[in-house]
Amino acid sequence: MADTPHDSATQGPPGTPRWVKALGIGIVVVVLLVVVSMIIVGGQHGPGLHSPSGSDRAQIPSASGPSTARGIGGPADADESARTVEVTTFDTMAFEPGTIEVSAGEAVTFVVTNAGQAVHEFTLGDAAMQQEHANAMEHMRAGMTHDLPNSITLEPGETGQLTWRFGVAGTLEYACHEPGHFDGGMHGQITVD
Ligand SMILES: [Cu+2]
Repeated sequence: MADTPHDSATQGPPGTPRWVKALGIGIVVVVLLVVVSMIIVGGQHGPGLHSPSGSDRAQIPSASGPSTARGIGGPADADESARTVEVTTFDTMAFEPGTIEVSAGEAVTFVVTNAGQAVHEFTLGDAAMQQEHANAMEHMRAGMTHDLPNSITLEPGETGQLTWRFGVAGTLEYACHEPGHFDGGMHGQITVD
């Protein structure tokens, strides 16, 4: 009879039940996870998060310089030139004359007459400048005038002039960049000796 409470007492202390041990291990694991995660979150504010984004922006391609810095000369006043060359533009996509010879350092006044029924232009420069001008013309409406130091645009029957002092020896071009005209053959050659 007296055994019963005694038995129950001896059944209690035989050691910590398994679920208590499991709970304890679980708590330890959870605490460790929390601590580790706090360390990780805290570490993200350190240097590891700073990406080198600043250096990515240093690679902007630099624009090319002015075309006139290539030794081809530049615009000059008409009274600086001792020589005049008359040029005529035709609707056959031709300049007359088709070739012109000048001397290095010489200032020449080109008097250009448009003998056609269409708008034509006289643009002087090296091959790269002609390409630049062609690109610029693609962004303009046909027939739109544009006054550049190396270019004149002429209405039908109009005469205009352009004075240029040539630079070093080489080969330059004069061309018309009205739509389709250059590709139609409307360009001539200037030999600078
Ligand atoms: Cu033309």
